[in-house]
Amino acid sequence: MKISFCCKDTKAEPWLEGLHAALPDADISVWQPGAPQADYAVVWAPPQQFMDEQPGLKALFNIGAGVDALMKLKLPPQAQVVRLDDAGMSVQMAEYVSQAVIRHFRELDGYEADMRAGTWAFRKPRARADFTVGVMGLGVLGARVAKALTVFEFPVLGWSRSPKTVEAVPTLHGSQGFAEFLAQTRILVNLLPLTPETENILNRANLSQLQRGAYVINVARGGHLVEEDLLALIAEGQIAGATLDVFRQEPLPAGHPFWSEPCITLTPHTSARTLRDESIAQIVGKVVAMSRGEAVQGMVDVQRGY
Ligand code: NDP
Ligand code: OXD
Repeated sequence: MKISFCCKDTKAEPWLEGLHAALPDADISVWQPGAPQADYAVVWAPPQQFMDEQPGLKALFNIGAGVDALMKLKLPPQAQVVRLDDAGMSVQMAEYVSQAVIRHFRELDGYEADMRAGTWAFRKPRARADFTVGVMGLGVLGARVAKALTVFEFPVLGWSRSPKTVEAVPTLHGSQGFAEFLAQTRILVNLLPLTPETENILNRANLSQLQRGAYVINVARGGHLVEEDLLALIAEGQIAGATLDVFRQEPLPAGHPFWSEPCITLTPHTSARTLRDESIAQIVGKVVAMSRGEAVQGMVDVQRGY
C-alpha cells in the first residue's frame, strides 16, 4: 500500500514517523511533483497539481474537520474524502466556546480592565435567561458545544440543515427555522461548514435579526463572516462584540481593523487544533478498514460540500 502525505504548513516528519509505526508495511512519503501513484493520501490544503497527478487515489484523509479547501479542487474521480471525525477536537471546541460565552456573560473583560485600572467595582449580575446561546451547525463539534453549554445552565438553541436531536437542546432547522433561531439568540456561535450555501451567512441582514446587543462567536471559517458588516453593526450597537478565531485571510493581515477593535477578542485559528497522535490513530484505523472493504465514519458528501 502506498500513502502520500501532502499537508500545507505541517511538519511532515512526526506524521510520517507515526504513520510508519502504525503501518510498517506501507510505503509512506511526502508528495513531490512527479511522485509515483499512491493508494491513499493524507492531506491539508493540497494544490490542484497533487490531485491532477494522483488520479488513482482511493481516498483522501483530510487532517482537519473542515473540507472547504478540498472542495475547491477537482478531485480524482474515484477518491472518497474522509474528514477527521472529532479526534480530540470536540472537547477543545467545547472548552473554547464555553470560555468565550462565559467571559462575555460574566463581563470578565470589563472586570479585568477595572482591576488593571485599580478599580474595585461590581456590575449588576446578568440574568442567564436573557442570554440564549444559538449554535449554528449541530454536527460533531456543534452538538458537543451545545451540550457543554447546558452544563452552565444557559438556554441553548441549535440550528442545522436537517432536523437534529441533541439531548436537552431545543433545535430548529432549515430556512424555515432560521428567522426564529436568530430572533431568540443573544450569543451566536457559528459551527457550520463553509459551503456555497453558508458562505457570508454572518451578514448584516442576518445579524440584524439577533437580539439587540448580541454577541458573535465565529469558530468555523472566516468566509462565513462579512467582516465590514460586523464592524458596522458593532459601531451601531446592534452587536456588542465578538470572539473570532477564523478569518478570511489567515494570518490576519497587519493593519486589519479587527486588531484594534476593543469589542473583538481574537485568537489565531486555534479553538480546536488537530491532535497528531489521535488523528494518526483514526486515519490508520480507517485505512485498514477501507482496504478490507469496510465502511468508515466521517465520509464527506462531495455534492453537499461537507
Ligand atoms: P459537521 O459536518 O459534523 O457538522 C456540520 C453541521 O452544520 C451539521 O449539523 C449540518 O447540518 C450543519 N449545516 C451544514 N450546512 C448547513 C446549512 N446550509 N444550513 C444549516 N445547517 C447546515 O462539522 P463539524 O461539527 O465537525 O465542524 C464544523 C466546522 O467547524 C468545520 O467545517 C470547520 O470549518 C470548523 N472547524 C474549525 C476549527 C477551528 O479550529 N476553528 C477546527 C475544526 C473545525 P446537518 O446535521 O443537517 O447535516
Ligand atoms: C479544521 C480546522 O477544519 O482546523 O479541522 O479548522
